[in-house]
Parts: sequence; structure tokens; C-alpha cells
Amino acid sequence: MKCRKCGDRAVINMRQHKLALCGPHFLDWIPDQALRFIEKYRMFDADSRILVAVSGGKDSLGLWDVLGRLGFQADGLYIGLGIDGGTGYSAESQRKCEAFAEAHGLHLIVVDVAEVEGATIPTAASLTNRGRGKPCSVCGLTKRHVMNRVARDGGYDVLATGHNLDDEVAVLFGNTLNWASGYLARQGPVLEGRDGLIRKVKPFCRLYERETAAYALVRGIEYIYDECPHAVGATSIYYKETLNRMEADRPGMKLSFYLAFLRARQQGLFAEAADGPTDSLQACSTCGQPTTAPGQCAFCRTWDAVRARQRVSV
Ligand code: Q46
Ligand code: ZN
Ligand code: ZN
Repeated sequence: MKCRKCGDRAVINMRQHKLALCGPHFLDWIPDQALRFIEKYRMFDADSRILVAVSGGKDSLGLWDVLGRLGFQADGLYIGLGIDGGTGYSAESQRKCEAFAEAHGLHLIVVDVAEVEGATIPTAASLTNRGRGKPCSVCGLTKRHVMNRVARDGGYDVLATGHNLDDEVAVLFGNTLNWASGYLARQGPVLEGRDGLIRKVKPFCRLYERETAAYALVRGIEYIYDECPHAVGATSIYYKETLNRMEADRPGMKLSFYLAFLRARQQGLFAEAADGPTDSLQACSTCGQPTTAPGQCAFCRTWDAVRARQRVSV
């Protein structure tokens, strides 16, 4: 297989785009694509202060790399969750983020949940009823809270995450199976900020996971290969596998599903759900972050309960 642009040996064949590229041309193609999406969906501009949520994986480190190559000012945020799972997952992923930041002269903010809140995510999950002992519910809640707090306190304009097309299509598939119209109305490349909630953007939302993985490999980015051990058995992984089988039979199916959804949404298919009564936000009585609940936000309630149970068990 030869590169469409120069005729050298191709390192990737993207059947869905009918495009094969050599290493150097592929390394240019990915930032070109990302810039096209950043501009098309008006994610941010040259002066924006961007905070990139980095996990140590290929997508988030790849995104941080691409934003730097495109000349944007982007700092990184790593959240230490204290997940070990026998593999030292958190420690290893933090090392990857720190090494990347150091090698590229970038600023990385590290928030260690155990240090700040008093327990790791798995310990907190075992001490609450939230998620029936599975850490993902407390983890998601905590990550959203920390990301918003750091972005707001640091005066950032936007929070960028490394979600790729496969992630987005798996979420879309799940929301469609459940006709979750409220979630469908909000899903997209940009989630506008409001009332103290930071604006969120996904510059890789139209890149296949295969493409982001190839970018990290060809570019020589050292990333953590392992998934979080708690992701095993997640419904989203089952959806991804199912969608991959469909994609193998019909190249381009994932991208066309996502683009057709964005068109339908733009044409107002979910407008009713989006325009429905928007929950009004107020400041949490403890941390001041926006919440729909009266009084304390879910994050403060959860972590107060964790600390109370820790005191009882001492
Ligand atoms: S939520 Fe669950 Fe992830 Fe947190 S505990 Fe791991 S799998 S990291 S995206
Ligand atoms: Zn080439
Ligand atoms: Zn709060």
C-alpha cells in the first residue's frame, strides 16, 4: 500500500476515507483534521487558554501534542485517582503525563484525590452506596468536579478532552438504544458552559480510535496501554466491540452514524429535549460550585459521607 500523497510506503490505510498515508504525511494529516474540527465547531481560537484533561492514554496525550503543534496554549490536568488494580494504573499513568509535560516544556497540574479529599477513589466507592461499590460512579462525579474547579479557578476558557469517534459513537449508540433524549440533546463536539460550568470541547471527536492510536505510535508518544482495570466489562466496551463488527463490514459506518446524528440534532430533532425546562443552577453551600440540588452538591455530599464513615471505622 502506497501513500496517496508521495507514493512512499503507507503506515496506515483508512478505508473509511479511502486514504493511505506514509508516516510523515499521516503526522501532518491528524493536526490538519483536528484544526478543521476546532474551526468548524468553533471550539476555541488562537488566544484561548485551554486546559487539557490528560489521563496518560494515547488520546489525551495525542491531543495535547497536537494542540501544541498547532500553536495553541494548552496546560494539562492530571487527576490522581489512586487506582492500582495490581497494575499500578494510576502511578504509571501519572508518570506518562509528567514525562510528556517535561519533554515538551508544558505545564501540568496534578490533583491527587487522596491527598485533597482524604481517600482514593476505590476506597471512597467502598464506603458509599453510590455505584454499589463499583468505583466508576464516584470516579466520574469526582473527575467532573475537579476538572470544573481547576478550569474555573485557573481562569481557563475551555476544557478539552481526548474523546475520539469510537468513544462518541459508543455513547451515542447507548443513548439511542435508551432514547435518552436529554443526553442526545447535549451530546456533541462542544458543550457550552453556563453559570460557572466550564465550556467543554472534543477536538478528536471525528477521529477513529485506530487513527489516534496510530498517531501516538508513529509520533513516538509514550502512553499507558492498559485501560483502567475497572473498565473491564463496561457496557461501553461491549458497544464498541459491536460497532467495530459493523464497521468491519461497512467501513465508514461509525463516522456516518455520528455525522447523521449531528445533522439531525442541528435540524432540531432533539430541540424539544434541549429547550425543555433547563434545571436552574445554584452555588453549592459547601464548595460554591454550580449544582441543581438545593444545598450541597452531589460531590460534597458523597465525600462528606466518605469522611464520616472513615471516622467511624477508625
Ligand atoms: S470511571 Fe471507572 Fe473510568 Fe474511573 S474507575 Fe476507571 S473505568 S477511570 S473512564
Ligand atoms: Zn507520503
Ligand atoms: Zn459542593
